[in-house]
Amino acid sequence: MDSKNTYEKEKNLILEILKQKGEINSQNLADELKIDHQHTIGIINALEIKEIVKTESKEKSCIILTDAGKNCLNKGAPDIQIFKELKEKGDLSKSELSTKLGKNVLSHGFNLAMKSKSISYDKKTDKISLKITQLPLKDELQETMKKFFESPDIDKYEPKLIKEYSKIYKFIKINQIKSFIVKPGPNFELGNIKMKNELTTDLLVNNEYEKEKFSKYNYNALGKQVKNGALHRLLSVRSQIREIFLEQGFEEMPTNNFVESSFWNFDALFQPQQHPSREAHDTFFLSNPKMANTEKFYPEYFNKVKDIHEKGGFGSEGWKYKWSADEAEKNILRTHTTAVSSRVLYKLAENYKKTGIFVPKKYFSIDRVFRNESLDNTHLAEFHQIEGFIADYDIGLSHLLGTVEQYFKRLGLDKFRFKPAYNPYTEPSMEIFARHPNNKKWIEIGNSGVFRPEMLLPMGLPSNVNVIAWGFSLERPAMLHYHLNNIRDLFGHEVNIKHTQEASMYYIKE
Ligand code: FB9
Repeated sequence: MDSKNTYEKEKNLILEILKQKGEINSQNLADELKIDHQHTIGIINALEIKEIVKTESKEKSCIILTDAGKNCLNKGAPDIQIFKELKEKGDLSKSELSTKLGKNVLSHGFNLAMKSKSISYDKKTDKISLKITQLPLKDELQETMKKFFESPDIDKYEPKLIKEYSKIYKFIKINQIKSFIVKPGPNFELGNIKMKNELTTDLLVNNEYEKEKFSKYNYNALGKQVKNGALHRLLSVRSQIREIFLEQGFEEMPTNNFVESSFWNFDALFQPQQHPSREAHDTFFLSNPKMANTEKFYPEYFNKVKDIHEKGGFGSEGWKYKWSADEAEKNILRTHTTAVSSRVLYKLAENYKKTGIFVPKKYFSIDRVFRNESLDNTHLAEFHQIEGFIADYDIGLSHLLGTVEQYFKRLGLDKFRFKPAYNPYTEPSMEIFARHPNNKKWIEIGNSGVFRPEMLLPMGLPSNVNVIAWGFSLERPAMLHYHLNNIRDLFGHEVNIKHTQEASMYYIKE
């Protein structure tokens, strides 16, 4: 019998019982019909909309048995279970009894039995021996559990008893059970008739509708859940992380160019051309268009970078190697958004050269970067880098430490450690570690440093302007927040859209 008919059958059964009893409680009804209470309430709601029945909600506290309670109900009080074992088998060790009765029953029973001085325990031999000859005739606890089980309505028992069995024995817990008193409604006589719930044109023809019974509008009915778009989980974290930067006065850098010249991605950052990360095993080089025209657009600056690499300057001895303009013009997929920072810092310097005024600035970027890395659960060939930098007079490491802490505090992190590290474009450099709020474990949350003068001075920035910067990834906080340990669950063709739709928003600490 398909569900529709079962549904109709259950409806008629309920109306039948209501006709006999005049009023019923939805919980008893469910017990009587041996159907789920929630399902019963669903049927009653449908009958109530048609005013065939009417209901009153009733809250009552009900006794629910805990696992220990169920054990006592089925096997008897824990101490009596011990007595029976000892009676039958003589002295037994704690571990023997624990294996036989289960460690909870043993520990609970042992305390009860010791309290009632019914057993003795020899620590040396771990032996438990029965001190009573006559087992209790009545198992108080089990009897009471039987009562609780048969009639779980709390009002039937002394509050002291309820307190004892819930707080001391932890055999029961109290649940608020919501149920409904169901009574006949204005249309009860009509029984389970089919009611029209919309006025159609045919019903209007020769006033057919006058003979029809219409169900009342249910203004409380929830509308159909409209499946509206859901923010990709990665983007929901991005928008929240962006929020922190904006609230801390940072401006967003334009990152709309995945393709970058090696010049801005490496050379402008004073990263030597023979640095391993500039090889194809780390960086994606473009075959078409293979080369950029950076020198054509920035001839003067292009050669200043050449000089700082080849022979240094501004007190630096440089990298002392033959710098190749071709190498610098090779187009790549940017390996970090620090390539964008170099362009923005160069523009700041140009502006300073034009106006003679340097205005301290705070910038951030969040966008894709590409690294030809070996793929694993947490690494794809691309990820979203988040970078922030502050360019200001006479700032340094201490400002960087403070800024990074203030930033990550807003991500819910509270304790930080900084480990000296190395980047070709920052000195000093530090890896940033933080204690994860939930599991208290220390995790690496990013990298940071003070941009080298060999990067800033060739741009033409004032010599007393320093730039502190830090970076981390978007995928990491997102994977932490959504408890994902495979980056492919977050990003790419294997993402489960449903998860995205159900995903909760990433909350930033106020
Ligand atoms: O994101 C990273 N970890 C991280 C960040 C946040 C987080 O959640 C917070 C609780 C809410 C959890 C973890 N890392 C950086 C650390 C590691 O995961 C690391 O193994 C992987 N790193 C990526 C690079 O992998 C090759 C993360 C990525 C990274 C590393 C460095 C930078 C940016 C991204 C940088 C930089 C930089 C340095 C100096 C100046 C300017 C930029």
